[in-house]
Amino acid sequence: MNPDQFLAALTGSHEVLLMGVVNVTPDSFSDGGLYYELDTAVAHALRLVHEGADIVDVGGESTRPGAEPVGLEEELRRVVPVVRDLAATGVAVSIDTRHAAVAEAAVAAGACLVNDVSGLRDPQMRAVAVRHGVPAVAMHMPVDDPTVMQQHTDYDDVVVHVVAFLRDHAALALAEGVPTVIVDPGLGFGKTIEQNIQLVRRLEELVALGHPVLVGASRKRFIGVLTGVEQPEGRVAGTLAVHLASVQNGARLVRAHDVAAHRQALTMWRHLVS
Ligand code: HH2
Repeated sequence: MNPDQFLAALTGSHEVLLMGVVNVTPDSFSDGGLYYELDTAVAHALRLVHEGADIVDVGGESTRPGAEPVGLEEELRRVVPVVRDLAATGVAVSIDTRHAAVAEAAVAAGACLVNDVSGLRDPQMRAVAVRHGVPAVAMHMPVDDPTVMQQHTDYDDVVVHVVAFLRDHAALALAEGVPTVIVDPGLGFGKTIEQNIQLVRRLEELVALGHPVLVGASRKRFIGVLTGVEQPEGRVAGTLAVHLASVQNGARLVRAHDVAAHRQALTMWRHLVS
């Protein structure tokens, strides 16, 4: 899809959209180092599009629990050339960052969606989306610091907490002029295994807010723990189960490393439910 087609599908249809993951990092939990160079990152992204991704999500900072933050300059150096080269081919690109300066540069380079795992907390981040008129993802994490987020899993009711957080952050962003806000429960971000399961089981409570919902369970640790699969790349089937349950419960977008498998599953899903 090109950016216009992506935005039209997001706002004007009920289609489930598939976001392919492109980590331009040396240390991402499942594919760190594989697509760290410009050429390999672009080639990988184009392969994901060929396999059926509707949009590719380019990130330059790992947010796995305990990951070291990278400096702004380094994050810019990693992602901007990749975004520019991909956007030049006409592909819809999203920028996965917690930093407004990176979002700004990436959107200027052609990204059509801002994916902020810190939930659009930063007014500067919201301002980037407003200035450029692009939609944004607000993802829940309990604190804006991946190094300590797993120490903040003490919710009375995780679903009630996440829904209230995303309701408030989406409302603020929309009031300031962000055109569309996609909300994401942030599986694995400051959540226990049981809390991740509850968020998927009760996803309808988040869907009821009326914003498009994105779910990103791809290869995550809770799947590995529950299935006993140590290697992240061996967790494709478990990921598909979580994502299809999410789609059944109303998710409009899924974020995945294994795009071909997801395209096949979503195609069958559409035949079964339409
Ligand atoms: N998960 C990751 C990164 N970005 N964005 C959204 N909206 N939702 C998610 O669940 C999400 C996300 C973590 O996965 P990955 O990018 O594969 O790993 P790393 O952060 O180690 O690069």
